[in-house]
Amino acid sequence: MNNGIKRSMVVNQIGYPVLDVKTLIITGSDPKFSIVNEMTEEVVFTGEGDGPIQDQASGKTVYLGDFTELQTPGRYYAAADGNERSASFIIEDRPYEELQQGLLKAFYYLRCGTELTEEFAGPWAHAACHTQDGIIHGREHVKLDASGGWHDAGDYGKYVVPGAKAVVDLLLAYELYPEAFRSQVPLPESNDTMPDVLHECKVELNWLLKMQDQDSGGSYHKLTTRHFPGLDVMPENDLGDLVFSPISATATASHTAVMALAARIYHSYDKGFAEACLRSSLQGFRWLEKHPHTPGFKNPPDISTGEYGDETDTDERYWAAAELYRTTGDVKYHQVFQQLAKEDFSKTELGWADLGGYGTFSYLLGGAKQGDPELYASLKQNVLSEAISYIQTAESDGYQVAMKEDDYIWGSNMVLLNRGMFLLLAHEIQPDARYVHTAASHLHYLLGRNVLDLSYVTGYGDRSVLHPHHRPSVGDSIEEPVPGMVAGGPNKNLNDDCMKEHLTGQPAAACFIDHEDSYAGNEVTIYWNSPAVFVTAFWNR
Ligand code: G3I
Ligand code: 9MR
Ligand code: ZN
Repeated sequence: MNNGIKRSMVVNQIGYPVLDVKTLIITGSDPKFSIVNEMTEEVVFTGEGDGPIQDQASGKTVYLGDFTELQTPGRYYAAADGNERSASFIIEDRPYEELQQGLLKAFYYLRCGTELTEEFAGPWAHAACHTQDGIIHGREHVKLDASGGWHDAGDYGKYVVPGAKAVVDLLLAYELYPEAFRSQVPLPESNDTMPDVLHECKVELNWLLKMQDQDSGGSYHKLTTRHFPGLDVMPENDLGDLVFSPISATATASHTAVMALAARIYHSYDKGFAEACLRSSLQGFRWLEKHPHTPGFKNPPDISTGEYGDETDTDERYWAAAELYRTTGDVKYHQVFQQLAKEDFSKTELGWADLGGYGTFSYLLGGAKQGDPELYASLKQNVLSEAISYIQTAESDGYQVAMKEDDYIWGSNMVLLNRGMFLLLAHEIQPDARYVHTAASHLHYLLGRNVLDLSYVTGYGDRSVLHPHHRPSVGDSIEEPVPGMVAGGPNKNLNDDCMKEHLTGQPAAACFIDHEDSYAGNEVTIYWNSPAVFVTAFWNR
């Protein structure tokens, strides 16, 4: 795991904005450090870390070294007596510009149903995949087209709920920070009329439209083969039947929500598309009205791909009502939102299973004058107190992130990035520099300021993930993985055999191995990339 190199200082391996707080983390007993200009080998800053801080999740004693004062753009590394140098990093006005483009480009690499051409995919080009019609589970004679969209992850399944989570993050990033999307990725569709992020989301939205049953308005939960193909199977060679799993309430409600949001965002770019999204959203909502009590989705016995099971659909319905209210202004949706808001579920989470936070932010971003000042105030209070509690957790954490030991689960990097995103969204509701500062810490962790000195984004950073559980990266003959993808991260539950074999007994934040077999730690997904786009976009606005 550590390549024999022991680094006692960890940094954000991409870098730090010129005027931001800049800190590194030092482990060991000597808190002194210096910052060296990589070009000239000149020591430009010396300091001593604050601490010691006992870090629970990693079991390490750490010091926090501050070099905020250093504001000269350049490339640097940190050094300490008798220790090897840290990873290198830059100080620049916009250090995350290229990274954001790379994180967005990853969605292009995950596209399904279309050829990835050399012009855009370089060495990671491959033929069109999964172009055949799908079979409806239990009605095997009915075949429908649902080609397109993005592969979910290291597997080739396409799932509605996580697809909606990925799209909302990207669309919110665009809605709040449009200037961050000024340059082209580029994509095959790039033009001067619509930003690339909207082109890319349209790929998934068009697929989502196909996942909706035209008669009932309900959304099929997913379109996948019955079982996962082998790890080295390229997408175009994955030729098993594609099966639509049954309609679910969580899929339909997430679909309804994200379509209402899309109707709003695309309105000024592509009226016809925006109208189609709104019609689809309204149709989804009618399904929800007709099916108030629907059991959570379970994999049919003959299907073993990702389940994305979730017993509670209240949060998805709440989000759908909020988006429809914000887009249409129709009080009918406000009333549904008000009713659902009375129920007991998390109104702040932004995960694939708990989407209540999106409903809350949709409502709050709509402004205070929406007809229920009391509800508005209480949701706002809810958000601000959660933000404060994240800040408190981050302040007592050795790596300055709002992560407790129990947060290092499958996809912990989503938990991490969602918290960064949450703090930035809270900042939109009530501007507060502490929110921004703590959100930045989450990005620093992702990019290497963590106990493993590892950047969790493929292709970005001195020491980044090299062997993700991602079929094309395993199956192609290219040594480097597809770039710009966020790995799941440390998972104390060690949910795969590779983790169990190599990581048993490790502290929570160190339960990670950069091995292609480790699907419960080292897989990639669209909804781990999407909050990373959101967070980086803040610094590029
Ligand atoms: O949140 C609970 C926590 O409260 C509990 O204490 C802990 C103990 O087990 O578990 C936590 O739940 C975990 C949950 O992820 C958190 O989101 C579950 O154990 C864990 O099994 C579950 O993992 C999900 C995994 O599928 C298995 O269902 C991941 O979230 C989800 O991202 C992942 O998604 C897969 C798809 O199925 C297939 N495609 C790839 C994708 C990524 O690996
Ligand atoms: O490759 C699969 C990955 O995409 C999923 O997230 C994961 C959990 O559902 O499952 C992986 O497939 C593994 C299967 O579950 C067990 N046998 C080994 C498979 C990986 O090669
Ligand atoms: Zn495909």
